[in-house]
Amino acid sequence: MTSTLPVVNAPTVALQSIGADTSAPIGRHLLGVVNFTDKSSEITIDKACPRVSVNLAETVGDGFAEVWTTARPVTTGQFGTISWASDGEFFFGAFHIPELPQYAEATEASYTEVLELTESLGYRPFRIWHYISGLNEPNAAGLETYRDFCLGRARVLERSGITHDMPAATVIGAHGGGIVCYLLARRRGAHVNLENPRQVPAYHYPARYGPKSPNFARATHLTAADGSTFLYVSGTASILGHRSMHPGDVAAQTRLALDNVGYVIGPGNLFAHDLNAGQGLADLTAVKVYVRHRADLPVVREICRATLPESADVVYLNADICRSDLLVELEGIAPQQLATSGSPQ
Ligand code: 3EB
Repeated sequence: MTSTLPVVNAPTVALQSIGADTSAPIGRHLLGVVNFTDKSSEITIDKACPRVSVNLAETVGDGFAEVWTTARPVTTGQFGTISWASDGEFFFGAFHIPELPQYAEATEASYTEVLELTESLGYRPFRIWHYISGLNEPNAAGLETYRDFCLGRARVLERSGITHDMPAATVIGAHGGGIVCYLLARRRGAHVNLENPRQVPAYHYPARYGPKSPNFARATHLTAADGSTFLYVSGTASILGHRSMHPGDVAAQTRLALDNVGYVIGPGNLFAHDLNAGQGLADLTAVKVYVRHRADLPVVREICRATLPESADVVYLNADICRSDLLVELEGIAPQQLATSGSPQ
């Protein structure tokens, strides 16, 4: 877990051992650090950048740090519950909602601040992560916590007139600590949010999955100033149409989730979105694989190892997934290195 993406004027990420020195490599600046560890703590913000903790590793030794760096110096700030850093073009922001009996209201408040802050600074979010404890447990009113979260998010988006065209996202269970959310945004973002024609857009899911639909894209395509491109793939599961497939069969679910990822970043789907330079599973890195049952880790690991490139940063985490019948979900980033002779698009 030491490789880094090509050095470009876009945030790049490395998955590092948690004990490792998380200072930026020479020529890079920290934008945000996310520690996947055995507890959630308040987000701290120092001169360098916000530091976020997600309670998702079994022990400190199992943990890792997701370290986001950029090519330019960073300034940091705090707005309401949002801790943020920006290099003038790219933005990292995060908030933490402690454990509560219900989350819709607090989610609505923090999401409102995210939209206000990014909009006032001229940024547009292109990738959002959420880690939520008790994800599949009922809240104090008997509503599943994931659905409770979706309610709060939907209220903000509806009020802001955002019906679709949200970026790639992940919502996954944490082992404790309420809700941790972090996101990347870009100034005057001109990224493209991609759907997967094999899956119903999340904002069109039928009501059986919750009183308010989720709202995210299956992937987001970003072109950096130097012409290099990145595909940020959402948390992707064994879903076709809107249905969970292969109930109880973790191997088949893993294969379908990988297939869905391959399809969404493939040349056909990119062409359908007016983009060229499709990519494939062999281009993925910064892969996080979420496995509901610890006992399923070896079989999931085996299938992923056979499919993903050896050079990729890949981590496996034991975590709850948005629907109780989903056993596995994965996300990743497909960076495209500019040919050295290539000219910016
Ligand atoms: C799915 O495809 C699986 O609510 O933002 C994946 C990624 C999932 C993001 C979200 C939900 C979300 O519906 C669950």
